[in-house]
Amino acid sequence: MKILHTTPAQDGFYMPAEFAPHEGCLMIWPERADSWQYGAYAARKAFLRVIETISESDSMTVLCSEGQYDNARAQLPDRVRLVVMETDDAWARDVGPTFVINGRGERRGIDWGFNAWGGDVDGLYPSWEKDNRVARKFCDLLNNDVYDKRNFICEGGSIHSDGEGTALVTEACLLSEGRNPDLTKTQIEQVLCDYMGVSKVIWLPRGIYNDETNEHVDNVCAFTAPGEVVLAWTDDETDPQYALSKASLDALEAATDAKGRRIKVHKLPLPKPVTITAEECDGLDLCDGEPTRTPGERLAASYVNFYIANEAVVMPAFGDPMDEKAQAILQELFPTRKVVAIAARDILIGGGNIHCVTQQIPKV
Ligand code: KQY
Repeated sequence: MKILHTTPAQDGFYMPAEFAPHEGCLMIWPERADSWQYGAYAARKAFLRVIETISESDSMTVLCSEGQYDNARAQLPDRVRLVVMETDDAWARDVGPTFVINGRGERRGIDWGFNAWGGDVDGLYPSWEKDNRVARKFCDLLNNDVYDKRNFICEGGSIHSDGEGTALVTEACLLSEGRNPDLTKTQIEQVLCDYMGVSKVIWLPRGIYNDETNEHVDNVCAFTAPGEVVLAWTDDETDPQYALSKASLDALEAATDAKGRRIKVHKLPLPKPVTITAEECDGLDLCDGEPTRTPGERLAASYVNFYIANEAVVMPAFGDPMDEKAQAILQELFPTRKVVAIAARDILIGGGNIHCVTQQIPKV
């Protein structure tokens, strides 16, 4: 594995869309007791359902700690590859590499800097060094060369690509003080163009209300096809989310993509506000320096946080009447894939959802 100091764009590489074919998927077995209630037992069951579903069509690699190896191996299907690797938590989207490909059958990874969603400003863990080493180690495992971009803080959940030259991000996240405060918006956009291999960045102002990642794009908006997105939506103007979604809708309606197309926006309804219970809060251990949750706090629940596998779309369900409607909308948008809804409250309590705990490995 070579560590590269050029850029993907200058080498002819780009980030493909998630709906392009995958060779596989990366996930991490959860165990951190201050993220996952009651020792992560329920979270592991929810992750397992996600792993079982995705691994039907994407070849799955799961990372786990030495201490969890036997437990994970006993529960995971035989077709899943399990590898011991140290991590701080289980957010493969954010700590795994962002993969780029070229037209000659080659794939490389990008090793972004990771500082737990904001470092000393508003980061969510007191230390993140193990997570910050995952991208490079995973590229080594795949024998894929890796671009060193550790001087730029970026998480996989904060960027989307349509594979045709357009990136989607939120200002709330990419311009947050805890990531790259010394870079201007123009400089950040240039980094995205150089590393994602895009020529157009669409900036949404905001993401999902109370999203502790500073409003990652992957919880609010996602490409479903070139020129088409789903946007998390509520018609309830009294909900604080309304103004956030409306601002993103306005931005999308005013935008064109890298190919000059107007963006077709499909509204994906949000579930009713999901709040954490006192019992769930009681089940969380405390770790020095990590922000705590309080009973009644609103969680950043959104159906947009789905994963597009080769033959399935795996979406979160919240036991809400809107689950079925969201599933039907996604099924119409992905007619060649089966949309599978998985009860995801136990993932949401950790602060993200199915897209956040997965990272696709594009096929070359
Ligand atoms: O990508 C994500 N949504 C990760 C959230 C991490 C939260 C840590 N508690």
